[in-house]
Amino acid sequence: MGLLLAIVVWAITFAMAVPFVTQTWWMPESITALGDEIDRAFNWTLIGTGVIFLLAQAALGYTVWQFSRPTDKPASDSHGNNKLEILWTTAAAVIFVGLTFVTYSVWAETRFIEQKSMQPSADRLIVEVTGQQFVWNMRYAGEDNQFGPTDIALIDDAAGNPVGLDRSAPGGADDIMVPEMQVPVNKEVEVVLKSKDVLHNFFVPELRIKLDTVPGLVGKLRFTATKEGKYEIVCSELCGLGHYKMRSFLHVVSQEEYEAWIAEQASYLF
Ligand SMILES: [Cu+2]
Repeated sequence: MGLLLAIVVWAITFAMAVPFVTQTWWMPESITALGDEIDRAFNWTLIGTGVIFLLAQAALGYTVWQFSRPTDKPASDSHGNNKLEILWTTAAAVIFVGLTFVTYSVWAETRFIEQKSMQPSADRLIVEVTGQQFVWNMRYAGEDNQFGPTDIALIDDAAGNPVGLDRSAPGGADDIMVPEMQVPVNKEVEVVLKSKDVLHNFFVPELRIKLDTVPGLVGKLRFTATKEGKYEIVCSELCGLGHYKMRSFLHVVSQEEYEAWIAEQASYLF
């Protein structure tokens, strides 16, 4: 009976390990240099924890098998073993702190974005993304490279003004509102994240970064996509009944295609 139970434990462990080792149902391809680094950090963590998991499950099966036999020996209490306690506590601490050092720079690069001016520049494109139940609103600064001011009194979804942009104010006339994001390949993009109502979460799996959009706060993410293509933007924070359909797309295109697209969007304004 003990051996049978051990075989079940090992079989479940093996079945669980197979998709990870063969990488079926795996993440989509990363499209940024930072994403590759995150994948490396992820893989190191997975290998470390995976090996410990397999050893622990092997030991569990062995223990179930060996110690389930009837025996004449009386049961005895264990009062622990200080040497072993110190050994595995230290080992766990070394592994966790070690992983922190290995992955710290990646974490810092995604999270510690210095608060530069909110206006776009020649080497950096800024796209403002405002989440609302259940759509993403993308805003580009337009030809003047200046985001116009917004006012909640001007919010009018039916009139195509979901963020309350003041078209008559300086910088506001040429701002472009679109439902999908288009960016040039190999260009640094800063995503400025806002929310109109509840928590949402901006997530593009291929970028390997995500951030909550929080009402009243401004979040920032930065990425430089190196592969052209169409990628899904999903909301990964349960935000209401329509959460499942809150999606958009990120189009990574050549600089020429981007310029043609932005010019076309601007042509609809006047
Ligand atoms: Cu949402």
